[in-house]
Amino acid sequence: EPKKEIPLKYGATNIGKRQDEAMKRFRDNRLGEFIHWGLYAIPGGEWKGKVYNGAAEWLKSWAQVPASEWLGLMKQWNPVKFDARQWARMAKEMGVKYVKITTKHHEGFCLWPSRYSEYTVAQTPFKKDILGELVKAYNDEGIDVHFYFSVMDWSHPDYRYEISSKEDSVAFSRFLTFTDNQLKELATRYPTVKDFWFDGTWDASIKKNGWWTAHVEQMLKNLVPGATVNSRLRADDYGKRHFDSNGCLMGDYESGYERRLPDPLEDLQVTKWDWEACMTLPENQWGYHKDWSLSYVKTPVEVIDRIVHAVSMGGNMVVNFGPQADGDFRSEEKELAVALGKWMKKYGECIYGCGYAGWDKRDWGYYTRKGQEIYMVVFNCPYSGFLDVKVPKGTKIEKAALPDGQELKVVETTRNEYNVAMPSQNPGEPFIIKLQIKETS
Ligand code: JFZ
Repeated sequence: EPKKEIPLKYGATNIGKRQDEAMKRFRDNRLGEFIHWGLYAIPGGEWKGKVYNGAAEWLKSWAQVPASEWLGLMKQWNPVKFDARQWARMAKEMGVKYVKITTKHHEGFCLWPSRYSEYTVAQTPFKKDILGELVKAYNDEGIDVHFYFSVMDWSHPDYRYEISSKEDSVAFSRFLTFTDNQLKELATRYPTVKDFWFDGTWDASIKKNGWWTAHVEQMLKNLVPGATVNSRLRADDYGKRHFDSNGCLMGDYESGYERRLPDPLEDLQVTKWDWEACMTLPENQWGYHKDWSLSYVKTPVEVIDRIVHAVSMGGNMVVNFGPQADGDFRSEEKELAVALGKWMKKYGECIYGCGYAGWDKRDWGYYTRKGQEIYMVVFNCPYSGFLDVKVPKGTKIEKAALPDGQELKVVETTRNEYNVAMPSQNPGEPFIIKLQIKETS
């Protein structure tokens, strides 16, 4: 018996995946770089001699620093080593096709000279429009720019966590107008922006104003043709977030996989919509933290595993970087970027433009697919010397080969099951095997 549709004014705007060029580009890009950069890079997790374990971009909150004192850090914003072209080159070398930049994080400091705030790069010793330089430099490298934007703003006196009085609702409506103005400003100053990734939208005040999240989505799409927005922006008429009261995804892609991924066997529902995950290298540090010994830091192979995992389930992956206050990157991040770039150059064909293959996952790794091309991405080498493959009914494997063309022996072991031989020489790193297939039914 079909469930009754709940009538919604501010629910999902599209049903099913968007199939226009801009969305296809978003999807085909698959690998992105996240940049978290703001005043929090200056203290780097330490306030008045105490180092806090929590996320460095939340230090203001951990150390209970009043906004006026926190924003005083602006006097020290002078990233003399900042070189936008260098950042963009590093990203290009790394193999990312897009970058997501924090235009404004929770602290309220704007990386662009906003007319609507006193707390911007223009009011610092450095003065320069950091965002403008980054947009230009990344675009010059052919890299798409996405804007991260926190609605919650700790610098603004009109922000409210909840609305419990007339005064609150008046202040909060001023705040929403301020936010509209900043977003219009971003969309018109930087018209090549491709995407807005909203954050800081979880408070009761915003859930109560679902209409506003629908309005922002429309406003940005009118200003920037083809623009994409994440589900985290959205709440419906009843304050339901990400998915509306009828279970339909709001925004263009789901953005709830943060430092975690869907289970490859249990969570296949994610292949029905577009989604993008993001990850940190330490356990939970987005902004620069001076002490990375406080948590485990992922190795390049673990990062690659997460990228392939996401793509194998039809998602994108964004790998985070938290540049230093001087405008340079820490050595750990530079090294990761080089390692990732090396791998992407060799094996990136199993990432770009690829998606869910629809084949049963095996223990050696993941499948990705681009048209008729199936990629086996191998992370675990079995002692048997064979990689087991179970094909969907009506599919035959005609050939298996390494990227250099070297063929691997394929044996049909039973109906719809094959063994693909491991390469005679162990590649010593995650590698790919391309399958040529024939589908009869
Ligand atoms: C948010 C921010 O608070 C954080 O500083 C960082 O910018 C990150 C990318 O986004 O943190 C979140 C937001 C959402 C979830 C978890 C952490 N979530 O949906 O699970």
